[in-house]
Amino acid sequence: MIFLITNLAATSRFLNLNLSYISDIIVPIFSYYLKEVIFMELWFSEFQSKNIKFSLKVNKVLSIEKSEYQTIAVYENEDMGRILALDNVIQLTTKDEFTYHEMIAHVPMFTHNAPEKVLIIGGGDGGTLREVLKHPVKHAHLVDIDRKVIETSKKFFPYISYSFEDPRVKVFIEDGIEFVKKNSGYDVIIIDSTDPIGPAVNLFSRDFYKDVFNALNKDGIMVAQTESPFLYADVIKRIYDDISSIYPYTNIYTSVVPTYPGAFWTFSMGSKMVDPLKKDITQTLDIETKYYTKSMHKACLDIPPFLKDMLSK
Ligand code: AG3
Repeated sequence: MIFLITNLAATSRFLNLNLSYISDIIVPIFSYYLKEVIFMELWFSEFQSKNIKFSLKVNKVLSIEKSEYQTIAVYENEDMGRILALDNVIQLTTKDEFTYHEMIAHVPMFTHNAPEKVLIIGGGDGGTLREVLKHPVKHAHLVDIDRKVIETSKKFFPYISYSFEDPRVKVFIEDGIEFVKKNSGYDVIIIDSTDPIGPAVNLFSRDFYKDVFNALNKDGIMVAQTESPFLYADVIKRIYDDISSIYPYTNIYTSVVPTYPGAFWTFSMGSKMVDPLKKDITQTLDIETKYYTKSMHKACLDIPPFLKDMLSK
């Protein structure tokens, strides 16, 4: 480009053109290149580990806002659609969010015999809530510490956040850890948190799983998102042991979320009474889904040998 500008300047002298004419040519060319170099090459990157970085080309920055707790950003990528990131950690993209939200919700919901009262901890985007509401529940409570996540989702992810308008929903803006200490009577509790580092770390602790146990009815079931075994093996193992030490039945199941680190994702479930492996789901309600099916339900609980090995060590 420098070559081009110098060339233009030289040509102008040769042709005896006046300078304002030059700037009429140079400025548009310069801004075209600037746009190419700076704006067209904007990338969002998440460090998935010290050695792995996952990047998405950003064709639009829709919002970047700092809340009391975190930086909430919404970007747009041509292939994956809109992206919601909290403190630079991808929470969802509109293209693949259903493989996560359907599986975190329907596996515990259908394992329970008739869930009426459900609690979602985190999940301020409303995706898990949308799936829970496909069941004939009476009450769906959602507790998220950050009101701004809900507001952002309402503004930029209407297909996900319309669930907040359902009359069965009650939203509590507070810390989920404190909330489960003082509330109970839930059939299913879903922990839709971010990663087990930073502010969410206590949502992955044994004490918290114990409080969740106490907040559940006698046949209650809880599930937590628990990362990928390719990157968080130790965490999954620890969580599995913690849940097993509290709940009579502990199961890990999997889904695939292409934009999460490791892509192959786990959920850890604790059940007080129903054995998830014995539950007959052939007669459960038919609901509209894009990923979850009854045979998928069975299959996802049948975890691969490498994961079984990891858990038994
Ligand atoms: N919560 C789990 C997000 C974890 C993704 N981790 C990451 N990108 N490092 C998702 C919230 C969606 N309701």
